[in-house]
Amino acid sequence: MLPRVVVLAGGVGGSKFSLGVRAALTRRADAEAAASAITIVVNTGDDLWLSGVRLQPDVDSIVYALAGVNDTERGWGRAGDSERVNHELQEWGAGWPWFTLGDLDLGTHLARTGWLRDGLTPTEVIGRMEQRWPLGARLLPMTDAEVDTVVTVSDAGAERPLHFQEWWTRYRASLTPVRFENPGIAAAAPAPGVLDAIAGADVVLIAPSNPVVSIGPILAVPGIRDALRAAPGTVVGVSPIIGGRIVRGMADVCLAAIGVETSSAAVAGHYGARTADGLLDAWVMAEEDAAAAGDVDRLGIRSVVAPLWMRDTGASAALVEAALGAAGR
Ligand code: FO1
Repeated sequence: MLPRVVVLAGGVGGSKFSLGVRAALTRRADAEAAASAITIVVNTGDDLWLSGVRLQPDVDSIVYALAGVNDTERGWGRAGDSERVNHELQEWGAGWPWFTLGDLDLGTHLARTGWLRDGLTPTEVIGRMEQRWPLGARLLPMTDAEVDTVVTVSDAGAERPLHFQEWWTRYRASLTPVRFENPGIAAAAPAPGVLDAIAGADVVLIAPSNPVVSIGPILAVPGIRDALRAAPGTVVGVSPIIGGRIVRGMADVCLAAIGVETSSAAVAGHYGARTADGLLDAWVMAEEDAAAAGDVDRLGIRSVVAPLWMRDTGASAALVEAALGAAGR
């Protein structure tokens, strides 16, 4: 019997992990059964309006990865894309000079923006995308509301707010973040199907995405944290830290901003044990961090040591099997 799996995921790490979930379950059953057993709830805090189109970077990272059309070098955008329109936008002084919109990628943003203007919700837009590229999993945004992440940075002593994407792509997270917020998220609702998926899950997997700017916004959508704490299934987190270091991106800068040490055990403590007002029943950590397994157990979170490097889909699937094993599935 296939376990019903819900994944909470961000962009790049979330994409590799989602490929692993699909691969692991299609080893156990046919693709159709696996597809109906997997729900991926994706972060939309990275989203932005640019040059008149709506971008949903983490949604697109997972869609492109599951469709097999993603640029695996850059970790975002379409494989083999070109930048003819982007060059024109730069010549017009439109958009952000530091932010590249590929031609094929723009096709996605134009289609999405048109559908949104026709009245479709972001959830329905993903449904339309799946008509072209069946993803082998159900993909849901965390919410249909616009709740872009705003990073307040301290720059030469003054605090100023930046859209997450400017902080990350223009400044490469070099400006010290003071706090991360998602304006409007208190009034947002989980996208249709999110709470039911969590309530019906045998296992909830928290992907090894950035705990602050990728998983954080998902947990900040009213109702999601409570649904996870009440979930009848097992909640298993996967460490985004290997050997005391982040795998990529700027999670260490983000963790420092919220006072969490960049270590596997500290991130487990940040998510917390379900038996102590937190979320986790188990925590999958790298062999390189196995010395801290006792610390995790003492938090009330069952530690599981497994290889965490997602070098290819086979490695990602093995990691997912370890996480499912932690849930007895
Ligand atoms: N990341 C960059 O570092 N530079 C870019 O120019 C850039 C453009 C871009 C366009 C569409 C898209 O969906 C993602 C894009 N990203 C870019 C990645 C984006 O910043 C992601 O949100 C982060 O990688 C975090 O997931």
